[in-house]
Amino acid sequence: MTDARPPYYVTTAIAYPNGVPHIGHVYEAIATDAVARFHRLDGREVRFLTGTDEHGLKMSQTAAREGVTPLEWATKNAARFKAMDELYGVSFDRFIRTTDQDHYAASQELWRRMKAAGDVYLGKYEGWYSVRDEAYFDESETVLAEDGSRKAPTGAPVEWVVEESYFFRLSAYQDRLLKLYEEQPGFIGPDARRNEVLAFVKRGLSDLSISRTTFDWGVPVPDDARHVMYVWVDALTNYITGAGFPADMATFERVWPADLHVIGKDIIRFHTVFWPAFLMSAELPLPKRVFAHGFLYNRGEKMSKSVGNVVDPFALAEGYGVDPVRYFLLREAPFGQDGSYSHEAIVGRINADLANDLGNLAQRSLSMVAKNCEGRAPSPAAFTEADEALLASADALYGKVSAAFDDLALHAALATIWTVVADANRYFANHEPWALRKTDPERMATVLYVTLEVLRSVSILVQPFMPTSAAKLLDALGVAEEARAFASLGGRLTPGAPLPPPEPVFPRYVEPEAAA
Ligand code: ME8
Repeated sequence: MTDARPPYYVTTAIAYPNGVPHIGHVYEAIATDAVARFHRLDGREVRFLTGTDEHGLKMSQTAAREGVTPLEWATKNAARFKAMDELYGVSFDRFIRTTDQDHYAASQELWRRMKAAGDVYLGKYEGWYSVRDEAYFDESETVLAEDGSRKAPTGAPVEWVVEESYFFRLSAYQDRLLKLYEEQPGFIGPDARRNEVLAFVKRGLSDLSISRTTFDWGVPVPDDARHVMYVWVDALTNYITGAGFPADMATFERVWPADLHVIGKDIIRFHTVFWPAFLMSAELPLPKRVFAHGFLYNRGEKMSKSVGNVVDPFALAEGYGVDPVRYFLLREAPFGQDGSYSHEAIVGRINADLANDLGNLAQRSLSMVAKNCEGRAPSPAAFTEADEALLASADALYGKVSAAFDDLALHAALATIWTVVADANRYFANHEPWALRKTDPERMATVLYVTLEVLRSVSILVQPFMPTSAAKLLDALGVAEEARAFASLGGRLTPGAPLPPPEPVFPRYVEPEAAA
């Protein structure tokens, strides 16, 4: 089926590679990946952009401390971010680095357009600057510490800086931004964030300093090489570079505007105030939606030694497995709110939701089929009311999961799927197919068929979250590769189809001490 719709274009924030990735980075990457996979399975062409944000003072300072060039430092760490994405099955189409050549061209073209619009002028900047946040703060936002030093709202030290700087006339965009938030209420999500931004913009906007002369690790300002662009100007531009701007305008016009920018709550202002203002100035279309997820916090519970430093995404995958981590992170906290993680919480989810609820159901039903139905999908007799009810609840899942994805309620999508897993477990326990084996083999076959059919729907819908495990389940159910998209949800398992011998997909987590 051809889809005339333009591609669904989704992005993550691009991470600072001044260190190695942490749990927040993997959280954002897999959440965005789930969205990308959902739309692909839904028959949509998808473009998924992620990458690294490599310029700025902080990067050059860290590189100097490490005794390497900023590019060497960025290259080394960017490779870790990319490796993390690959390990976690993050299905990006492009991993953009802001040091990529086409990105320089895009940033400079955006600048030229903003300048041509009369929105860029040369002035002097004086203010409280935080190197750590790469941001200036209003005096009213800073706090005077007891020792007389001044701190940014983030707690980072700030210093008074005076420099010649280009400015962007952000003050001129207040009304247009307010109009945008009103006319496009979905532009900022979740709603609580929208209200925050609205209040901020209503208080009035100052012009924004958008160039630096005190260091040179950045994109040169067109026609004035003494200046490099303020890192956020070039960082935000990555989203249009990745869509082909300006080198391939045919692609750009097809792909842009982005359907969704997924970011963390700390960078909402950059994405919902500065970014749309830059685009308005350059006369480019605005993204459809910016959604801010919450932060993940370690609640301080003791972590398993074998897992080591569990904030390290590589150690997490090693300790618990990629798909269980993906499941845990997307199931545990409502997407858009803060969440916490701990060894106990992860193990709880693995053993309850994955091993017990879904894993056992699959393993028990498939083993019975292997033993009693000659390793073929059973042939059902007439369905009872109970069979029909369970099949109907599985059939209703797609609509509910789809609605949850529309709201980016990823946790709710999983919760909904698991209500059907629970229904299926109850059904399996109540109908006791193992007891029917002798008394009523035909009925046994029907109960097993219904169970497998529900597992088929569940496995198809779980693919965006746990692609590898879902694929194993679908292999075990004998579902062909080409019958795994959402369009196939309307079908049914083919009776008599040969099934491979079942392999457990979701092992229980056993503490290494206990296993030894
Ligand atoms: O902000 N929990 O880069 P970054 C959840 N380069 N998310 C977290 C988190 C946590 N504990 N810590 C960080 C930047 N994040 C800029 C972005 S976009 C044009 C430029 C999220 O490496 C954070 O909110 O500090 C952001 O969305 C992403 O990780 C990268 O953060």
